[in-house]
Amino acid sequence: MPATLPSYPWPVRKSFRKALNRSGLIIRQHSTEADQLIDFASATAAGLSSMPRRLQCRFLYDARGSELFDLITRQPEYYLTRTEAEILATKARLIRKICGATTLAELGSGNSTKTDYLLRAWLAQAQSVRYVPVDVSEAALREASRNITVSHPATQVLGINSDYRSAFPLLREISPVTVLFLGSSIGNFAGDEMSLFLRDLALSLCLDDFFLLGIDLVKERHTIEAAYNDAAGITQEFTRNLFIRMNRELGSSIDPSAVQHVAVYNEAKEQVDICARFSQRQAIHIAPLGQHVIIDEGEAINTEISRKFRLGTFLPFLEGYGFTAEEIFTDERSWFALLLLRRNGFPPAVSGGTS
Ligand code: AVJ
Repeated sequence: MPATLPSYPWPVRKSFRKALNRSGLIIRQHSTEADQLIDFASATAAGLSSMPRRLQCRFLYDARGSELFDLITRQPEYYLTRTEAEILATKARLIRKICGATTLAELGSGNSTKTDYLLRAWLAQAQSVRYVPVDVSEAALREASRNITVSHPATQVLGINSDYRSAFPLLREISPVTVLFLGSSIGNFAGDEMSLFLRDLALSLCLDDFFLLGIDLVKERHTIEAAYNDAAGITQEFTRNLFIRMNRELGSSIDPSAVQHVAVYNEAKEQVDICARFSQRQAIHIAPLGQHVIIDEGEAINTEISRKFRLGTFLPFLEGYGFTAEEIFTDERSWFALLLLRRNGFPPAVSGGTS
């Protein structure tokens, strides 16, 4: 990840400003398809040769991966989405009252179903609302935009097809804004990625902008592990799909049936470690780079981490980045929390960096 955010030249900002007045538009920020392929190939080569081996979870979300994740959220064991939706259903109006008539921007919007509660609350107070979903999957973005335009015609949708951080420099153009980052997606970030994300977000928002953050809370092991090992095997398919994507895009020649999904809760780290374990020795080819990596029988490649949080430590941590909690919403069992944060301070200065 580059240390500094991309800065957009004036013509890009100007065209974005123009686009703000139109609806149903999708802005593509990524470079060419060839660049995306090189990005996937080089990140894969680097991750497979590091120890322990790992792959970046952002590559899980191709069109099929986004579809599978959507199915995961409907499995009976996957309590996260259901619990968060329940909180949103009861608190959306209060959230709108605190945030006022801000633009809603959503990071990793997926299919935007939970956003429905918020759009409803926003539209109950004003004629229209501007909604800016950001997602790496163009298919998911298109579907979400279509669904929202149909169910809430008064919503002005401006989709941004890019990763989160690439969209950050455009946030100041839509301030006052409420940034939504739901579903505990923040749990995917390791420590350094989390710091970088929070610092860049804080610096990209204006003072008094809002940040609505969903986090999964620490709880009993069996509840967590069941959520990542659903009986229908959808999560297993989700992990396997990454290797199917590698076969298709990188010519990897992996036998998908040799990929076993393993998700274990690490109590010391308070995170789920998700791995692909290979039941046989396997050469993984990365054709665009003319490389291959040998994986031994029984070896595991980390595909994701999913961190669980404690309010007692996470809230002070967020304070350190300039985010103060206006409200904390949780469910009856305290399984999940929605934090309504306001940017009212500054992140720490980066020491020894070049930016
Ligand atoms: C999208 C990161 C919130 O960690 O619960 C679910 C991803 N992976 N099952 C999570 C996921 C396997 C999910 N997040």
